[in-house]
Amino acid sequence: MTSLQTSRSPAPDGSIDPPLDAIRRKVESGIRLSVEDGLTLMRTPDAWTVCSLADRVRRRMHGELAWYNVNKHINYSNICALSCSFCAFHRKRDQDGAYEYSLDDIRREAAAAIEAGATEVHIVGGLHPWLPFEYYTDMMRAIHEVAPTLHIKAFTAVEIVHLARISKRGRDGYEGIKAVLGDLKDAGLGSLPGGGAEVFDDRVHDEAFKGKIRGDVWLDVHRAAHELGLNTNATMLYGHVERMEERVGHMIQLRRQQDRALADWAADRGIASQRDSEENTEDAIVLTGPSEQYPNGRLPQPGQTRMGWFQTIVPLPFIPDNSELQHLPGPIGLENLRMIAVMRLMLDNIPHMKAFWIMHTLDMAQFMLQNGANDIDGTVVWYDITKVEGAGTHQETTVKDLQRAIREAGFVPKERDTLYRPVLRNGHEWTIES
Ligand code: V47
Repeated sequence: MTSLQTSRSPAPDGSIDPPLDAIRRKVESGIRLSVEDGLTLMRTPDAWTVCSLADRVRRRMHGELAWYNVNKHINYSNICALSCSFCAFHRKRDQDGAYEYSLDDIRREAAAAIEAGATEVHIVGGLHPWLPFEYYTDMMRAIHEVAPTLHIKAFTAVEIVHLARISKRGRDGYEGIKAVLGDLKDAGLGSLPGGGAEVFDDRVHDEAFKGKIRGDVWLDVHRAAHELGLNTNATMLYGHVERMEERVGHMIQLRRQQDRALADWAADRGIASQRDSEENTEDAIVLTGPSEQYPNGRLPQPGQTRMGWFQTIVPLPFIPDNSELQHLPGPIGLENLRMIAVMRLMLDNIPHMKAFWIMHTLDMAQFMLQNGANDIDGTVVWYDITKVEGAGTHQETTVKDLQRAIREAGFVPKERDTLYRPVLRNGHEWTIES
């Protein structure tokens, strides 16, 4: 990882780092940024200007609004066939602390989610070597038996590929993946979370998460989900062994796939597309420009069009504690702010940007709302994948704290469901605002 230098900007005379001037002009006009622009944004000492540009774009897209949701994470098992060096969550079956939930445990978790007022469960786990495919479809059905209104956002692309293998559809490639997703959707799956993407680069893959699926397969799983009408999220796990070029490369691959996912919607809405770049002549769908470029609305909405796109990008800072890579320092404060800002500017076609407070802390998430993020995630009753230093296993916050964090950052808090529809609440009862 390259270390970054950041100045205490803005410069006293109000000037900006000269290479940022051309980027500023592009952002003002809603023109897509290039790979070189991405690297400039990552490397300039003038982080102040980078963050200000991201805030400008974020306000254009979402105004004063910042979203939160009431959700519960369920990690159904930490038993995993893989042993990724950055992961502190995985266990082998006979290892201390290994666990797996029965369907009754899952029902109990779903009931607890309803009791806590949740609108969503976020479910991920290890690649369990013995559980059959039916366990996963039964899990969807068991949740909806107890809690029919809960949105189930479940399984990283890595788990989906594992499920294709155990359901004997691993050899069918893309069609096998699509069949698995189809079965899960029929059983109640509502969307896919963004985990498991790490960094789409073979060098980084081989050094830090060999054994996991490569970037092209991760992208295929999400493409298949989009084709089935499921929305998905995307992540980037940064700050370990990757270089700046590899971070930017990851963003470009996500951006390209999203251009394809949104092509029909953009054509229907009369959103002018631009040529992406000399190397990539596909149409670019840019959602971050000035308002007059979007006379029929800026963001794709469920109900308005066939679903199936990346709705949220979630930058994940590498947390070294207890992993095999704990000798690495991991990214801190300003780098995390810059990362959020650069992703907002580069990923011009992904509608939402989440500051996942569990990994950043609620205090940092406030700053992130001022630098590109428009979502602070949820109440998160349980989170077991990573633990920020000093935090216990039980990481939870209240709606009151989330609202306060958003307000103090200068924004108006609004509760959303998984698909970013406003939630109207009367205690634990809720409906979707139409
Ligand atoms: O896939 C694993 C990452 C991910 C570490 O879609 C680590 O709304 C940091 O994807 N340090 C799981 N990260 C979390 C995730 C997520 C979280 C919140 C919201 C959403 C969403 C998705 O956490 C894993 C992996 O990429 N991870 N180990 C670590 N040491």
